[in-house]
Amino acid sequence: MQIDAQPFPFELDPAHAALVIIDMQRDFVEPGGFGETLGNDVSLLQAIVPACAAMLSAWRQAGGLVVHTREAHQADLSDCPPAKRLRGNPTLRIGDEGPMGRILIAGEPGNQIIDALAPLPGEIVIDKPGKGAFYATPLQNLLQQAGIRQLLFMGVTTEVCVQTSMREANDRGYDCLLLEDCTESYFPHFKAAAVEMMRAQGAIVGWTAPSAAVLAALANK
Ligand code: TIU
Repeated sequence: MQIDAQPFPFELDPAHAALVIIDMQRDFVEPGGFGETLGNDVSLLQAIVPACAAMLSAWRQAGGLVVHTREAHQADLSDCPPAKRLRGNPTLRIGDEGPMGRILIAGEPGNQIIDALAPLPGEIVIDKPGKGAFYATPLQNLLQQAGIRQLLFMGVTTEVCVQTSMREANDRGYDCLLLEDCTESYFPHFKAAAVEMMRAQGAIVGWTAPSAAVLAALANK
């Protein structure tokens, strides 16, 4: 299945591909969470939800493997390096009590994936303590067990957790495709730069494409 992608077409093999949805959590997308405590306008991120939902629905219908990630720390903060918690001057730090429960803590209301993209029973959900989806998680083993060789990425934020995860995946030998309209940053120029740099130099990190290109290919299957 050929996807009209940049810098050149991506040969998608859905049986050996997974859709990886990075951190579409209330903590990043809704007011009162981690993203806002860092000083960001979270409304920018809400704009991609319909495109993400359409892609997720089509991928499920095609029978593809779905992986959801959450940036999440244990309640005792044993997996949160002090350097991460103490960095900068946020209004609330990781672990502090906020309007959606403790900031970036597993199990708290703010740490849940937004309703529009909620995982279905049986889909993989990875809690990750870092920005990358592979660091200190079982993701590599789970993908290998499922025979996955290609990853389609969407989620937030483009230049932080999405880019870090895509680079980790690229170094592990996966062909990665970033869905351009299904990812967003609090800084539009960072998104643009991240998209451009990942596909530069002959797809040095991976490919990028609008989700419509994947939806069209799946529809013509
Ligand atoms: N701050 C920011 O842009 N992102 C994060 O801290 N985490 C993710 O990108 N998920």
